[in-house]
Amino acid sequence: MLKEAIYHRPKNNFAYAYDGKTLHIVLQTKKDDLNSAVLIYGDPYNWSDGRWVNQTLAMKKSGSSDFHDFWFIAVKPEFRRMRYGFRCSDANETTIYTERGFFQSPPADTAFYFCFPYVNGIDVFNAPSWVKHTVWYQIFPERFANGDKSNDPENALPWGSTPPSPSNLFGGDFQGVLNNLDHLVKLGVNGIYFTPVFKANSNHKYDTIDYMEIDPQFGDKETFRKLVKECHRRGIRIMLDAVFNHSGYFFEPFQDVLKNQENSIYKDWFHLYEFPVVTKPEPNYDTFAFVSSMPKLNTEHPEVRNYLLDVARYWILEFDIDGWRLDVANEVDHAFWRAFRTIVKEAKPDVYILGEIWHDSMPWLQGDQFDGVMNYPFTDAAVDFFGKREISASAFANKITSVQHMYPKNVNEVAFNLLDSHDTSRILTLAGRYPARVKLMYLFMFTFPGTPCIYYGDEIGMDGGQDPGCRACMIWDENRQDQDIFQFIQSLIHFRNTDSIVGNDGDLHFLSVDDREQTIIYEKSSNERRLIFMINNNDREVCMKNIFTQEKEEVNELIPEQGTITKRRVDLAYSVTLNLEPNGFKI
Ligand code: ARE
Ligand code: CA
Repeated sequence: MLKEAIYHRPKNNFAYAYDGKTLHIVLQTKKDDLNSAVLIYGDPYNWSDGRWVNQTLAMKKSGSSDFHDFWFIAVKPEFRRMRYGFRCSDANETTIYTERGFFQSPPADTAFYFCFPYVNGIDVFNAPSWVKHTVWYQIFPERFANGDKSNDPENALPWGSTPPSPSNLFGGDFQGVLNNLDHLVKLGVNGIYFTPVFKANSNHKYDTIDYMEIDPQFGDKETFRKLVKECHRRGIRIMLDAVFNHSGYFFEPFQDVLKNQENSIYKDWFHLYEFPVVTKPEPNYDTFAFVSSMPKLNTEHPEVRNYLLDVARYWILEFDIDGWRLDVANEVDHAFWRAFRTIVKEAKPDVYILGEIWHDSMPWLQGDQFDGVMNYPFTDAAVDFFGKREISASAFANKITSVQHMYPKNVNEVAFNLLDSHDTSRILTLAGRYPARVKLMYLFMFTFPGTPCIYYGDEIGMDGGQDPGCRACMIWDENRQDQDIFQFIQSLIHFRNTDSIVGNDGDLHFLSVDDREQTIIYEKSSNERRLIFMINNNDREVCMKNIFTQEKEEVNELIPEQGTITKRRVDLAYSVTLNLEPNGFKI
């Protein structure tokens, strides 16, 4: 047994309160090393005849990554507190793993064990429940539809006449979205994520001039109010982009700094290195990346903090928006996000707070900051396997299993899953322009726990490379739309909405992966039911001959040295033989 690889730590993705009563406990061990893991647990204060009263529960292997196995168990401790350790066994030995290391037999003193002190309701991760049932649609407003020529910028080009460049404009606006709500309703989505809509200088609007104004190119506040109302009437929620890490060059406080330099009352609003502040040849202040027109805001400063918190509250209270997507969320201080959560949830308790973080985000997902993050690790795995065909079936299963174990289950249920965005190439392009591969990706995303998002235009087969290529004008000419992919996504949304185990009520487990044939079999299951998905990730026909075992039945087992009953799971073997067409699947 490789003891060095055995790992557990409370109060993160390895031990968390799933709800007010249930604890989820995960143990990480070297892959294929242990035969069994058993949780030993008890109430810290429950002693009888001088001995700690404890119980055991067999853990279940919940999946494997490249190097690790994960063991899982859900427990409901009677008094919402627990001390616990693990009995780990391989063919040769059994050891007890605790916070103080390894022991031959369970230590008598509860101080040795891992501690989950108490489940305080207020600390339990609690995302709005509607998010679990939401299918998002991302709109880049400049490029979705032009519904009002009168607000077009002077140099607006005819719709779709030229490929998107970093600076060209086509006149997309809110009226365009209003005019095309039927398209979204027909597709079946029930949430829109808008990239920034506040007054800004660029076509993407990430360089804010005024956080309290709608960009005149998109319409005015009345049009926006109408848009929110019309969406709500159709059961569609609205999420806006909060660009709080940095402002734009033309943001008044920054202009004031440039004008009045050390005498500016806003000089502490930014991270300035010295005076005079200059933007060229290099900015002498902190920026987003190295972009001089995006000066980083000092969110630790009380005035900046209050100003941005007012912004966050204003668009909720005045316009009834349902979510905030936080741009460059990981470069803003945690204290700011904690205050942000408090005021936003006071304004409207079921607002969804989504951080844009591409990396491991556990520190923001403890219940006191964000409800979810953009799930780019999921994106990478799906693109590499189904799209680019660069990784093996087992590598894919391992990556996805790691993604699933990065966060608590209640966090995964509201993760914002995406295949592409305005910051990546479009999915059709990433998939080498094979629509059949794109379909497999959508199938996988729509059967994956979390909340899936479709990037505008993907549903009708648009392509495009990296920013700015991925930001072309939406194609409205039906003859140039791929109706087949539209119908496919439409049917997936219907499938997810009508069978709850397709979405968040089902746990996803890989049953079999075949690296030679590049096929995968996975299940979505609840206690009562399961659906099995078989996928041929090849551009050729494959005869799938898979045998897989499944831990299914539970039998009671007496553990002699403990004198307690525990449950053991028995492996059942299944075999599958079937022909699947190129990029085919069977449910
Ligand atoms: C434009 C050009 C770029 C050029 C840049 C500098 O497109 O090619 O390099 O200008 O001149 C917005 C616009 C962009 C614009 C950018 C700067 O949408 O078009 O770029 O402003 O003016 C990291 C951050 C993540 C960030 C991405 C882009 O962590 O927060 O980079 N995403 C948000 C938005 C963007 C937005 C901004 C931030 C700025 O979603 O749309 O850009 O407000 C790895 C790294 C990640 C990295 C990711 C993508 O995975 O680990 O940290 O994300 O790649 O690069
Ligand atoms: Ca317009």
